[in-house]
Amino acid sequence: MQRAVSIRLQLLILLGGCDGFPDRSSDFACDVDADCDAGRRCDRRYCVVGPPVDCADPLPCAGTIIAVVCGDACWTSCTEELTGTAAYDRCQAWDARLAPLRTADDAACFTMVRPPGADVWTGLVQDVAATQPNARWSWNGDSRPLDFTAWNELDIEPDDRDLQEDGDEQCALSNPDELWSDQACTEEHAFTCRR
Ligand SMILES: [Ca+2]
Ligand SMILES: [Ca+2]
Repeated sequence: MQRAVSIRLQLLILLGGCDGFPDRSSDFACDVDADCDAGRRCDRRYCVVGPPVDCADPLPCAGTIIAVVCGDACWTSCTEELTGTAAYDRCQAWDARLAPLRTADDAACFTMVRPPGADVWTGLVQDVAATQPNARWSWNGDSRPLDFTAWNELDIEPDDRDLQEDGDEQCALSNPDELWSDQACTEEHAFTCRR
């Protein structure tokens, strides 16, 4: 406990001398959960409310798992190669979603766990009612417009294979260079879940 207090004091001093740094000193109170008031937990040295986020129970995976707590979620990749549909089901059965990359922060978390050099399914899917390759994409079918995208525009993705939208490619993956392309959901690739 003495060490915790010492570290806290040092960090408070650092914060106090840093112009423009938001004053969160009142929340800046912990090394471990026991340092926080009842109902709060210690998350990266801040006492916060909400359920604990951890990756303690591993995603069922016949390959290699890469997992990290990033932002407010557990991001987990699995190198077992599944169809897009099976990958979605695997994440959902683990109380998670196939990786939604709604923001640059999400993409940064995804980068931390994506299997190097692999094509990786994300949760990006296209509505069957789309009439253009680039239309009606959403994260796991939630119908919300995409604010953040990273399509491989040099390769004219999404292209539904031949630039004619007829349902050939309704799922999307992240290439090793972290750009997105639409692919047939029946292809088998590694995948990433977020929960
Ligand atoms: Ca399509
Ligand atoms: Ca494509």
